[in-house]
Formats: sequence, C-alpha cells, structure tokens
Amino acid sequence: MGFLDSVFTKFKKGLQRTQELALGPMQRLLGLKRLDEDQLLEIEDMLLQADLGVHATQRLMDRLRFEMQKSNEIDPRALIKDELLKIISHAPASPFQPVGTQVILLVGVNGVGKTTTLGKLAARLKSEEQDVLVVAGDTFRAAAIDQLELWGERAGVPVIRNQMGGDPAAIAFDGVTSAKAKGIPWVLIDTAGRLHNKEHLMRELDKIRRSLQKVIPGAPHRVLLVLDATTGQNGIQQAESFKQTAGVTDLVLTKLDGSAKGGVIVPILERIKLPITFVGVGEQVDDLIPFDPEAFVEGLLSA
Ligand SMILES: Nc1nc2c(ncn2[C@@H]2O[C@H](COP(=O)(O)OP(=O)(O)O)[C@@H](O)[C@H]2O)c(=O)[nH]1
Ligand SMILES: [Mg+2]
Repeated sequence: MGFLDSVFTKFKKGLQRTQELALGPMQRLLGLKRLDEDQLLEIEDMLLQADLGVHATQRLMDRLRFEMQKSNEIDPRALIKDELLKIISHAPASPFQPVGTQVILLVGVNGVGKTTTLGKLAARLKSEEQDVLVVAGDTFRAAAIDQLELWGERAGVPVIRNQMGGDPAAIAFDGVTSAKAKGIPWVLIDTAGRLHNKEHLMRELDKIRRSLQKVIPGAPHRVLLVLDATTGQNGIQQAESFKQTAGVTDLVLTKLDGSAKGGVIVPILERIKLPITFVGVGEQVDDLIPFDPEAFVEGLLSA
C-alpha cells in the first residue's frame, strides 16, 4: 500500500486483530434488531476486552438500553458507531504546516516506536515534497543511531548525528542551526526513551528544549508522545506523566496492527485531552496514517 491508500482501508487493516480477537463474536449481535440482557452483557464484555474502557463502554450500553425503551427495533451497530463518534471527535489534530523551520520532538519510553515513527513521518513529508532534516538525539545506544540512518536513507533525508554517548542537546542545536540556515522546513528530533531514571530523562529533554530555543524561540513547535497500543491502558499512565513533564502537544499510537486492544484509543482520547495525530499500523514506511475518527469507528465495528 502507498501513502495515497485510503485511510479507511489502512484503519481496517490496523484494527483487524482487535476486530477478530476481541470484538469478533459481537459482530453477529450488532446485526440484531433487539437485544436481551444476556446479549447486552456479552457486548459489554467484548467492548471491555477491546480496551474501550469502563466509562465509554457504560455510555455505549446506556445508549443501547435507552434506544430500546424508545422503540421496538434498533440498529445496535449504527447506535454504537454514533455514540462512539460523539465520545472521540472532540480533539482534532492541527495539520502540519510549514512556517519557517518547524521543530518536532519525538518522546516516549523505550521500544514504543519513536525511531520508526520518525522515519515514517520523514518519508511522508518528503513524499509531499517538503524537505526534512533528522537529528539522532538518542545517543544512548549505538544501534539507535544506525537504525535512524537507515530510515534516513529509506526516506531520502539527511541525518545529523554525533558519536554514541554524545550530548543530545548539542546535536539538536547543530541540527536546528543548520536547518534554519538552509531554510529546511522540518526538523525531526529522535530522543532516548530509557536513561538512568525518569528524572534524568526529563532533565535531558529540558536541556534539548533550551538549546533549541537558543536558535528558534518557540521551538519545539510540536512534541509527539509515542505510545504503544499493545500495552493497552498502560499508555494512559505514560501519557499522563509525559504530558505534565515534557510539554506534549500530540499523541501517536503505534502497533495498532499488533494489538487486540485497539479500542484503547477511546480512553486515551477521553482522558488525555490531546489529539492523536498519527497511528502506526505496521513496520513499512507508509504504515503511519493520520488519525481519523470515522475510519477508526468503521474499522472497529464494520460487519
Ligand atoms: N507492527 C508494528 N511494529 C512497529 C510499529 N511501530 C514500530 N514498530 C516496531 O517496534 C519496535 C521498536 O521500535 P523503535 O522505533 O525502535 O522504538 P523506540 O525505542 O521508541 O525508538 C521495532 O521493531 C519496530 O519495527 C507499528 O506501527 N507496527
Ligand atoms: Mg529509538
């Protein structure tokens, strides 16, 4: 699939495991015109298994019960879609618009998919004919720098790096200085997810931020917190902690394709009050898609 494949198609692919493993048996019930108490409980159970969270699940069940009091025949699938959209449509992501040099920092714990997401995002911007510079700000592991260089080659964008163990704030400073001088609209900065402890990590992010601001006041313009869908509700705790300490502006949910808990998008959006800007649905370069509430709901609930 390429970048132009429909977001609907990609969401469907990304949510396949959730659909089959968690919500599979529910599909038959959603086609009925009335539901008895056992069937309602079965639906409730499956929504919880798909990690939609207690709050949203309750709201969906209330809606079904309410509509059954009003009329003899209902369309459970359409009702759940409708109610779900009401729950998740509140925080649209703002588009990526190049204004001068825009600096984007990717943060998150180890292994969630920061470097992969950065590579995919670089390729996406490049495919729109926008120039990108990538900064290898995870200097904690040598493999991280090599991995990023590979993505840089794949996307056809330059990668600025120093040696392993080097100062991420210094390399970020160099990258942004160079991008500003050359008029490059996008600087994507990779960061380490695991340092000695959380305080150390937050200090390092602060230091990167201060050094960016010496070159471009207002940088970083976006801070993308990357979360791994396979960890389900754990992501909510990570988001709460990073949101306070790292100035997060956007969320990216990766590995939707590897999870049966894709419904976790719902409690994340309810609780964190930040937009999910992109979703990762695979390991290929074009497997990063803009979040689309309708495509998500369709992917989760279409027959
Ligand atoms: N299936 C799948 N795997 C992913 C996705 N995003 C990242 N990965 C994989 O997750 C692993 C960790 O990714 P990486 O970018 O190195 O994480 P980082 O430590 O946060 O930089 C790698 O094996 C990636 O290929 C995704 O959307 N889907
Ligand atoms: Mg990494």
